[in-house]
Amino acid sequence: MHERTKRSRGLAGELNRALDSVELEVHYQPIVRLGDTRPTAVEALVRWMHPTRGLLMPLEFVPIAEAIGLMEQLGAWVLRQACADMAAHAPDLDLCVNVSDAQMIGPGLVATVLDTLVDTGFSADRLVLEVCERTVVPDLVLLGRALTALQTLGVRVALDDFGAGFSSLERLSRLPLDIMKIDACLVRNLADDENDRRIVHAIVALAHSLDLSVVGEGVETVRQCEVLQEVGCVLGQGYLFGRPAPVASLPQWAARGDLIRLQTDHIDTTVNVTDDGIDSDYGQSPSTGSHAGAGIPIRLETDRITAVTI
Ligand SMILES: [Ca+2]
Repeated sequence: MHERTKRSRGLAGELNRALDSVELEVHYQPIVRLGDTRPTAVEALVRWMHPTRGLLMPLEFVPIAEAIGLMEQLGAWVLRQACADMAAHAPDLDLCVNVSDAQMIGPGLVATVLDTLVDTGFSADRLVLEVCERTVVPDLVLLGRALTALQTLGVRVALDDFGAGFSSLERLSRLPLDIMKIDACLVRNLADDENDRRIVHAIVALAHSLDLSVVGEGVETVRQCEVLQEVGCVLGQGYLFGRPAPVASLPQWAARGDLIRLQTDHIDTTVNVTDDGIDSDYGQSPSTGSHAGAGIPIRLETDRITAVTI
């Protein structure tokens, strides 16, 4: 049997146990205002601290969870854990949580979200649910109704990874959205590729014309950060501002008065975030570089900050 297949089968048997134990963890990656790098939100990203195999990334176990029908359970666990963590450590930051297709299709999502908010005390208007652009939910009317039901709770909805899939304009037109997240694949070459710059400029303008906030994903260099601001993008997420980190990182990001330093001395710009074990629904791979060093503080222009609604 192929080694990978054997490994997957072994993990499938263990995933049920992991959901009932303390092996799963939620890590948090900051989303910042590009102008001054102040965090306004974090995205919750699940990790599996396997007792013998070490840290497992979502790409290794989310497909297994999908295959054995555990995605609703896994998604609900991440949502509850993240809301509880945020209520305890960072109630003034927004929280972005990925929602899988299985959760969207399932009948219990609204009730799950409502119960979680009530039980954890996390504010609904701080919660953003991210729906992947590549979601396979075929019925946009049905999907739109589900999203509207979530919004009636006070929760906002983000279209995740825009530009990585078919980028259907019908989805933008038909779905009730609050936020658009531009996929890292469009941000990666922003500094060097004039076509990508023009495309991102047009996407940002389109999003703003639809009253959507825009987040640039996968920001790894200062130049990418600058170009995003030049084309009107206000918010960003990526290794330049912070890698996904355990719950202990939340108080630091919640202290809005303390600017995150741009850690330019350990940014590995060769990391390809789409080829490095990334599951765009459920998070990014861990650091491959050293976290040592104090970093070089960089002051960026702040006069481009406009409305920040995330
Ligand atoms: Ca996401």
